[in-house]
Amino acid sequence: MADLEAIKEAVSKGRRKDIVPLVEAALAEGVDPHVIINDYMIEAMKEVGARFEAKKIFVPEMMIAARTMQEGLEVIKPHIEGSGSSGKKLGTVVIGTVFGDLHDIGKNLVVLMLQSSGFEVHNIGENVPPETFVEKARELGADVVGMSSLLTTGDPHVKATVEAIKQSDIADKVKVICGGAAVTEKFALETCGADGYAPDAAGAVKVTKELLGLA
Ligand code: B1M
Repeated sequence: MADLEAIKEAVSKGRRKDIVPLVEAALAEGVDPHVIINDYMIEAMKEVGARFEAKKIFVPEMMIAARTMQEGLEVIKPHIEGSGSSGKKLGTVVIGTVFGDLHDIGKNLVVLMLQSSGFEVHNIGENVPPETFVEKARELGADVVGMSSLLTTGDPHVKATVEAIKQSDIADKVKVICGGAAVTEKFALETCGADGYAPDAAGAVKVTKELLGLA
């Protein structure tokens, strides 16, 4: 039987050599890839965050856990890609992590879920300044701009990015959505003036569809 607890432990303890065979075995047994990600890998990262906060581990351990999760996700990716898409492009999304923030795992999951749902997604990376969000959205003809923020110190950058888009020439062409552990719905919608907020990757697909009148 698939050892899902071992997947969680491999991520939280950063056991990189274990993760690929464990995930492969779970997938071969037909375990839903979303369950592996949401119920085991993300839970493992929450534990890592708590241990970091309690000063039981430090940045290097956090990095190794992140690398382990990324390696596991690479195995899962082909099982999610294209799974829910009809083949028709639903819209174009430009997405990045806000200025000053290098966290990319959650954003990359949002990218994967949007792509697998039929959106064309341009991942513009991490540490992205507000003006780059605007430039890329204009250049790529975005219908939606998404931003991810994991650090509370990133709040002013989220606000500045939403404002930069809303004050630009593309304001009436794009919808703006925010997410990431540092962002609350109230902050995104009321403080920053974003059009949408999502607490997780599945929610990001839902809100993107709603904003484009597809749901
Ligand atoms: Co950092 N880190 N980190 N970190 N890190 C957090 C975020 C932290 C909460 C840990 C803690 O103290 N408990 C804390 C922030 C505290 C705060 O601001 N209040 C923190 C800190 C302090 C830091 C540093 C400052 C540490 C230091 O250097 N002293 C530093 C900052 C570097 C920088 O960015 N400038 C730092 C560095 C790092 C690593 C590089 C070591 C590594 C990141 C590696 C990487 O991303 N490639 C790392 C990690 C791994 C974490 C934790 C442990 C895990 C993050 C993660 O990947 N989670 C994290 C603790 C935690 O989050 N509990 C922590 C899994 C991921 C799937 O979840 O990203 O939340 P998440 O994404 C979710 C949702 O939020 C949502 O969907 C995703 C899937 O469900 N979502 C969206 C995300 N983006 C969205 C966008 C949307 C919609 C939904 O719409 C567009």
